[in-house]
Amino acid sequence: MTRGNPARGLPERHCPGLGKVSKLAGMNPALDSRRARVAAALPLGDALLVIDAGEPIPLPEGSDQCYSFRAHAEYYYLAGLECPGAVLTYDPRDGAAGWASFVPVVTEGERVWEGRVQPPGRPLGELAAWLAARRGRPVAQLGAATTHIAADSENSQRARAALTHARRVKDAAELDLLRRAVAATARGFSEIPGLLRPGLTERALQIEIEAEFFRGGSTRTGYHSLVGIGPHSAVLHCEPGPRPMRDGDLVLVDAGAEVDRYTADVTRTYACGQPSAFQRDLYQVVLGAQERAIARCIAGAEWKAIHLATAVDLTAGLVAMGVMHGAPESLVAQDAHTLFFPHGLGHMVGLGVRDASGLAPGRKPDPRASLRTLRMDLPLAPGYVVTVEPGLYFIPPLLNDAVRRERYRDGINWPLVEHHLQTGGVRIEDNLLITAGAPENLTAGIAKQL
Ligand SMILES: [Mn+2]
Repeated sequence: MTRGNPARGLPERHCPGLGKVSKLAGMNPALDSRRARVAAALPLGDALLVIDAGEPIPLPEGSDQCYSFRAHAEYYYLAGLECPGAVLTYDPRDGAAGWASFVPVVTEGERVWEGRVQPPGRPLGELAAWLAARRGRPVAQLGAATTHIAADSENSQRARAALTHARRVKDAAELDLLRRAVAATARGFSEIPGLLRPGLTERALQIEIEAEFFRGGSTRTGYHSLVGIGPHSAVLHCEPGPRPMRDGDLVLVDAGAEVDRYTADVTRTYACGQPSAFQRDLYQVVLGAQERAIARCIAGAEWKAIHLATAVDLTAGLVAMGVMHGAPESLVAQDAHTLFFPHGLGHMVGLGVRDASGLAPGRKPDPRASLRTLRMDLPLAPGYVVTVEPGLYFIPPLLNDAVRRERYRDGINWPLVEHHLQTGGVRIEDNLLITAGAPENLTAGIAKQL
């Protein structure tokens, strides 16, 4: 059934999650101070700022169903509203009074079918007059950019870079939500050790973990929970399926509960039954490298340097295990570590699972092949929340590749690798709050035990 929405000139669809109002909405002091901080950081000059929440995305088959709506993070951060079609504007000439929030008028159909209520804000129809009163001024447009206004792309790009950078330091309201997300996540992970027995499937594990997330106050999962058993533990983003555990399998779980758009992102690796000596050694190498990486997460430290130092630690561990041959630093200089550690050390986390990752202001992407997979290149600063998630995996599509086998003929013990191609992998991931001193490990309460 398709239902019309004359107020917005768009077909109306069943869109779960619409019209939710976060505690930050409706002009409270936390949102006011966030807006003031952002306004001071944006290089707008005389340009107007327009931030679109975005529109629901219909399922491709043309039914009246949409994907679950998520307002663009740039909009949500400053408006505190999960409201499709909404627009937040700012006129720097008006200072603190320059912010205006425009929201669609909720229709009877939306009230009847979805139980939506009218969010706070001015009717969206008044946006045109707001813009017309400022005709001729340049416009920086952020968020989903779904309203068709003549925005200036250079202004918009500079504003986006500045907003992304301003979002990196988490404020008190954000940290409160993150801690609640972590608490719900911890409840889910606490279920796992009691479930590790032959026959239990990836799907069954996912169900139990997520049920506990929701019982713990989660409003959704922050991303698709990843559960990989046996060789699947080496699939970096393994969606849970019917595979059952067998004795001696590695079990990798990467999942996070979300509370009001703020998510944790945690990975633990377990063994079903008794791990082999080789699995234990692999686990200890990753755990040791992760602990050293965490200790390196201090204000001012360059993320790329922490990543590379961790790559050396992981490589040294593989050399000690006899999997690789040579000097760890020189193996990393040749990118040999990427056969077993093919991803970056981590990313920012909070408002979305990748949050405001990316480049420090003014930086260009690093051209080195092994560093292109890094999700950020910046110095850490107090208030940032980052994941630290080293891993070592036996990934057949990488390790069976003839070009790599030739290039790293001498650096890798190929017969041993061949023997362990079905071993899977180990990843251990925590979420760290950077401080003026040692980092605070927000997810330290989630036990790490193979
Ligand atoms: Mn992660």
